[in-house]
Amino acid sequence: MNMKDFSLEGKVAWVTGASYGIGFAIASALHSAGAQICFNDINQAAVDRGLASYKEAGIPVKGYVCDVTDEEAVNATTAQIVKDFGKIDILVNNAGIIKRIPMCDMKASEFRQVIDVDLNAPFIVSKAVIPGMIKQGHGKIINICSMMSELGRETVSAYAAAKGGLKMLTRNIASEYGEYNIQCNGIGPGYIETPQTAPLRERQPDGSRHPFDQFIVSKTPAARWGTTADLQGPAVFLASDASNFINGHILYVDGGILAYIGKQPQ
Ligand code: NAP
Ligand code: GCO
Repeated sequence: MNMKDFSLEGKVAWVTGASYGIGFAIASALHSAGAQICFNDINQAAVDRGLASYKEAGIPVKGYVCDVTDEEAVNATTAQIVKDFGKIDILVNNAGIIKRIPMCDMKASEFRQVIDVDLNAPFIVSKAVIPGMIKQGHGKIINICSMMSELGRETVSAYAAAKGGLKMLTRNIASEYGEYNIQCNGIGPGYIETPQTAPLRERQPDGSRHPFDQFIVSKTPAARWGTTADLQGPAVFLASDASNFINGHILYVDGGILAYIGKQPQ
């Protein structure tokens, strides 16, 4: 066993939607392991916000304005990254949105928007980078899935459908391109403290914790929300040579919530 297998020295990693949140944390971890980092976000303001955060963290990065649902923009950004860095070894499909609306109240256009960002975009970006990975004889694709790749709940029909699809897209990329030494795996975060889940953790007017906050803590064996730092080690592992024989796997980083039926009523 050579611990250098966990190193990302000499690698180039692209993390989508990584101005902040989980993407920023994963990009930071990949840099710590030695990778050169590039990221994109949906507009210049978001990219500039990210550049400032990376600079503050002492992480050299290149930022690109790219809406991951726009195939033409993704292809152009892929070409620009390869021109700027020479290659793409690691792709993290992180960009994502959620709309919490009861299904029968959700417009079809809203459903389609979530599917577009959370499922169609990982297809588009993966399709853009795989040819280069085949040519160089290796590649790592990490799709940021979700507990909703396995479970449903009220108001997240589009998101669960997208993340369930992303689990199967992960397995299909692994199946179709594994012979080219491309490993495609997923990370399935549990409930993580980021802007995306902030509405689920907001204090109530009386100062008490949000009911959903209390629910999640009771449903999680670790008895806490996850932090973006909890995802960093798993991301480095799946981006490294240490995971070269792991393909099509969804690594759930959820504090045990998927394993737990829930605390019995006292
Ligand atoms: P977040 O805080 O909402 O950040 C999402 C990022 O994606 C933002 O930078 C956002 O940019 C970007 N983005 C959205 N649409 C985009 C598009 N069309 N093109 C380019 N960038 C786009 O979310 P997060 O909590 O960090 O989640 C990141 C990923 O983890 C998502 O795929 C999410 O589904 C998944 N996840 C999150 C949790 C959790 O508990 N937080 C758990 C499981 C999975 P703008 O803000 O500028 O739009
Ligand atoms: C929700 C949450 C979850 C988390 C995450 C869980 O509304 O249920 O946003 O979907 O974001 O995906 O793994």
